[in-house]
Amino acid sequence: MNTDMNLFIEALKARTPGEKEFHQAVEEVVETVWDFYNSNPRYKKAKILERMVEPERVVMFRVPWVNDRGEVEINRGYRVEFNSAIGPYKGGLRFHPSVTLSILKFLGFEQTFKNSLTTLPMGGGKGGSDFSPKGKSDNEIMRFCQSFMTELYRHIGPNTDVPAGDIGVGGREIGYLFGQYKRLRNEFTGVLTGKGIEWGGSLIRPEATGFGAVYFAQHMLQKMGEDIAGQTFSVSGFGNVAWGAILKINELGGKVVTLSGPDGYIYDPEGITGEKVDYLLELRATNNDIVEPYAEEFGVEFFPGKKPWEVKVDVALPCATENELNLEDAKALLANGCKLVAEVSNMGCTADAAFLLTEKIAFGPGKAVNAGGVAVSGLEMSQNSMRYNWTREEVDHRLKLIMKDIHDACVKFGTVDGKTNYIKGANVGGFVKVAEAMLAQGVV
Ligand code: 2IT
Repeated sequence: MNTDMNLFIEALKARTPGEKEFHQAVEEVVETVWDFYNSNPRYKKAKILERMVEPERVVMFRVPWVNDRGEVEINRGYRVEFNSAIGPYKGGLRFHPSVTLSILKFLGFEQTFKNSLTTLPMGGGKGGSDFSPKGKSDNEIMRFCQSFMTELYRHIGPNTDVPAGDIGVGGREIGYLFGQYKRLRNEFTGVLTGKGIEWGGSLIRPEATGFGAVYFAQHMLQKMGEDIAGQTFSVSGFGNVAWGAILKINELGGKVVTLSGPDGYIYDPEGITGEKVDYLLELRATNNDIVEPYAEEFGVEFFPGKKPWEVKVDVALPCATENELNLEDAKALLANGCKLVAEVSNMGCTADAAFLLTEKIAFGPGKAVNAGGVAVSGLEMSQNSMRYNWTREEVDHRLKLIMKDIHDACVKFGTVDGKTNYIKGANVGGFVKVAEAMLAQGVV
């Protein structure tokens, strides 16, 4: 390994002890942009990369609330405002017991590059809480969201920082958060995205991450002389992202045969279509976080404690969470003839798995593949600023153009000797715009 690069990474680790997910995300970027960075003395002199790995601001706060039994509960809230060089901080809120500062720093760091790739003017941020929505009542979720916003509202705003959903934060939570923000500020603004359609939300936002990922996978396949139609897909997770991806795969003639949860995976060889896709929304609404009921409902096989990557498919789409596909899983996919893996979850693959898949087949990294979600959030911000709503067709058309632009950027910055390394393409492509903006704005 390059010694200077090694020193950079070691210094980062010494300054941020224990933040292993953050280190993983930074290492992946640094390894792929290092040569480009060093061939541009302007960037080096201004210490652009050194500044990029340091969040502009981090807020951490207490979130006290009262459960349905009248007991006081305390969670920790966060907002990591990573980089505002090209626009207001933008990125989701994650409510999950696994949330730590390291996870939100990795997500906020990746978000900066992803948002740059969308071509829209959005900086990078991420936030959330170690709150677990599992088994909570609607009223408990509401009280938690209100308490969370009672602190967060001072740090965000439509021109400052615009949160959205992520794992554990969907339309219902955005509604409660928005209501509390509006009450505290006495302002109806586009401070959050993923809003309901009746109160400033954008059409296609719920589907956008999944739709965009399938558009991106389609460009990757077309580059290999293939298409979505006729291909078999494995999908992990069963939430909003998996749902959107399955809808679009079905529309384009592909077949999805798996879904998964923390409890295991289901295998549905006939394909997840029609009412089975709608059923995912019901399953999610139970707040139980298990996929097994799908197997009971539709009479298919359930594999407890297992991941779907052992199933033979043409294309694998991790749609659940970080590091859900490891080196062993990647080897199993390759042994079964899989030709494409596109991360729909953020950092869905471990570093060694992503490396192997890039070597052997076509591999799309999350910050490019899943950028359709935040891209439509950006379109929601535009519509809010105009006080106007675009049609479904208009939003979908723009989403398609954006995903094509992101694919073009990956090919432009990641192709060497005719082979595209999408990790490098996405990282260098996302880096350039942010770096130029930081240079132009001086040492801030
Ligand atoms: O990871 C992501 O890009 C998101 N959770 C969506 C962020 C957003 O602001 O829509």
